[in-house]
Amino acid sequence: MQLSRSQVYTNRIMEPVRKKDTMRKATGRAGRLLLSLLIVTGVASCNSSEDPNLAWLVSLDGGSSQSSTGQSTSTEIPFSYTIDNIQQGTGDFVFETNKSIPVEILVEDPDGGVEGTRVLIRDANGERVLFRAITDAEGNATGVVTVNQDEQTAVIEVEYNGQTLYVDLDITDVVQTTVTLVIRVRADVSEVADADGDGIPDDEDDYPQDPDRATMVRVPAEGFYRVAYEDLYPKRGDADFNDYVVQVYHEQDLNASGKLVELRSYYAHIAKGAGYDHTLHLALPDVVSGEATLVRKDASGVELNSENLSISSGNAIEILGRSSNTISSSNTDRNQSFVMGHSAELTFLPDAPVALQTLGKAPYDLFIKVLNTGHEIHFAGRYFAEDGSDQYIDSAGFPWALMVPDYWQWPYERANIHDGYPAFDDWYLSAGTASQNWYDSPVADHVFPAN
Ligand SMILES: [Ca+2]
Ligand SMILES: [Ca+2]
Repeated sequence: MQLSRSQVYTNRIMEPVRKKDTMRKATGRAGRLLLSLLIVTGVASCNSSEDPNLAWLVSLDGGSSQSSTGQSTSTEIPFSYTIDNIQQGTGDFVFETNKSIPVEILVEDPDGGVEGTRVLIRDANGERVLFRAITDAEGNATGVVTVNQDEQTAVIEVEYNGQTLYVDLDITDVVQTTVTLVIRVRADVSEVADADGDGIPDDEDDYPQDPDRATMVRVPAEGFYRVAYEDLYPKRGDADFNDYVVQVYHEQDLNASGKLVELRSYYAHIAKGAGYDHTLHLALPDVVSGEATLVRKDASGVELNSENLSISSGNAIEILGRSSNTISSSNTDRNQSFVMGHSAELTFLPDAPVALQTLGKAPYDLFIKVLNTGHEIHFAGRYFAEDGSDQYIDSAGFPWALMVPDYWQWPYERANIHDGYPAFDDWYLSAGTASQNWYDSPVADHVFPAN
């Protein structure tokens, strides 16, 4: 899909969202400073067909590149920038309601890369931190932002010389692609209060006394994702997406370089509209290793058991046990009130900090095993047959697993997602380009009122 729409990126310099006197070393700064941002793509070396762990990064098939530039000369620190995006291609639609966008940022001034510049990416409202890192010795910061598919803008903030520089980043069609940002700056480096010396100022550091941690990023930023499975695989399902439903969120602790140093994941079983029984499992990418603790709790939050686990080579761990034991109601009948099921909390400490691009996209490889059939059911877009076909897309082009925001309500038994969400068909028949917020418009008569 070649996109002809011209992306316009504005940049602006204004007061930081939070004034930080310690950041504003207002020594005489008469010289005008030059900042330019160059944002270029950097995905060419990533081959999705050869490395399934990186498949989520690229959607080059039919994709296109696009660049834009901007500048500012009317403020204290004039700057300009260039943005090159790889756009979403065709044939990549795997029923995802969120997107993870790798971002590489380079801060340079006329003397070269600037080390130790704080780079922050927020949502458009400026309320949620999507990523943060300080630039390395070459001026680079690399990370991933994860947002809902219908989010159109993110904001890059570069804290530089006591000034915050803003660039609006149009992410409308930048889906699962790598974006590299190169920022060029010329200025002095500010001194800031930083008790643990990790480069993140005390008043921004989520862990101001811990040099190994700087930022906590929640995925999703608020609430949960709901993950719904159909369990008839390899047969086509009945599209009620209520056979096994969990809700999940993640907390990623990042170091000052923006790499993962701890992952906490929370799971709760919330529906079982099925005769089959299931177990819930998680696998992290092959190259990720470390130690984990898993705590399982009953429906009222009382701890049932705790396990210490080693994670390596993509080994899957069982998050929740047999589904007939982890929830006391199907939560799919019209005369039922919602009943909470069991939950589990996973705390993972990697052996070494993990780049977010390596970790991949939340909820990672979260899958069920159907105990009655012996089959595993994974998200589409992860496992492929020898002929290249997606192992988890059925003959009608439909997945067996779906992840949606937490206010999505699964269909009642004997209803289906087409009844419950009339815009769902627009969405998937357009390969995700139309009705991206289809889950905002349920038909109450067809969906279970779970809040
Ligand atoms: Ca700090
Ligand atoms: Ca810290």
